[in-house]
Amino acid sequence: MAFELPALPYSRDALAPHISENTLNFHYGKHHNAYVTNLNNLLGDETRSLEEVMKDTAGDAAKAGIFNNAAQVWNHTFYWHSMKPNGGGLPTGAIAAKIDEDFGSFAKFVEEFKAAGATQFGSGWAWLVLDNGKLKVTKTANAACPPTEGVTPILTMDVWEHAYYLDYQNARPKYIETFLESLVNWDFANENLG
Ligand code: MN3
Repeated sequence: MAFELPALPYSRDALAPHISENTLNFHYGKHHNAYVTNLNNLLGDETRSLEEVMKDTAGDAAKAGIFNNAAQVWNHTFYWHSMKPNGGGLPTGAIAAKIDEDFGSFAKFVEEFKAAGATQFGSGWAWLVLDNGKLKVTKTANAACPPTEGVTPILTMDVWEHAYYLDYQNARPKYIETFLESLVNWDFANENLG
């Protein structure tokens, strides 16, 4: 069985003007798709799930190519669901109460999440994760991701340049601010909180 590119949860123009159709044509249609193609080329016929492939190859230098492509397939699918049209703003439901409990305030969460995204040197990801029952903001480099590090991902934001360069050029902080104000999908965060 070959891995397939999962469908986007919205149309390619649905996040505009914050993230353009042009960006999604490249980021989803080219980059995400290429990770799927590369993974299939590396693995051939495969019976394991994507998560199993990631766990089996994490930390193994000899299998870095497989891990990087598998994790990037997983990370991007999780990222598309971490956003929605007309998203952003204040959280609702259980995640709102949990953020207040674990960060002290929503403003403190925003401060930490913005800092994680802005200070990830080079390519990587900013995350909201559940670690031993407590919400935390983390960042990972390149393809690294929470599922292979023993924590539960709640939300992610791609901070590779390909995520924002067509719309924001070098203004990564503006992209991060827009992600929080207009894109983040708190419904998805509530689903992942369980
Ligand atoms: Mn990306």
